[in-house]
Amino acid sequence: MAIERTLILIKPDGVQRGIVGDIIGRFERTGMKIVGMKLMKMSDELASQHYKDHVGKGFYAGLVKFMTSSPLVALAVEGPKAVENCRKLMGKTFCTDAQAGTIRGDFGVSRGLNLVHGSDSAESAQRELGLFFQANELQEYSRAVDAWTWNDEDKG
Ligand code: IDP
Ligand code: MG
Repeated sequence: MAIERTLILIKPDGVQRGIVGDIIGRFERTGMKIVGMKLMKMSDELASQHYKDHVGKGFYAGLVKFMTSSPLVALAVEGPKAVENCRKLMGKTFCTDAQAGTIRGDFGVSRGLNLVHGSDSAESAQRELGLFFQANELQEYSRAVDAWTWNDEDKG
């Protein structure tokens, strides 16, 4: 099935800079559906689980310090090819490399302070959604506009 769910984090820099609404709007206006959302502080333990593939890298300590320093917004986003589509909307990892029109390209200038996280595969999405959301925090609902947003072909 091509309708997927992915984890998006609006990182502490996005919350502190007051652009949560702008960033959520980028995902919302594509037609993808928000099925989970919370403002929360990332603990050291959650950071080490979430970023387990980066443990030991040179930027890891700074990354954890940044991510645990202030609240972030966690979102579960659903739609056709949601993982890839969200990564496309986010742009390249470092804002300085990200194209204009992407979230990182339009709202940031930093390497590490890059505003958003998005799962990089269906497997990561499933694992990461499980770290941030209980099953009963993810909503199943239909919208009147769904039939005008994606159709059977998109569902695969
Ligand atoms: P991604 O967020 O685009 O998937 P990853 O390579 O998975 O990028 O890195 C995770 C996060 O670690 C990045 O979003 C960024 O915040 C931080 N990061 C990665 N490389 C560097 C670096 O060289 N300097 C500072 N921060 C970095
Ligand atoms: Mg990554």
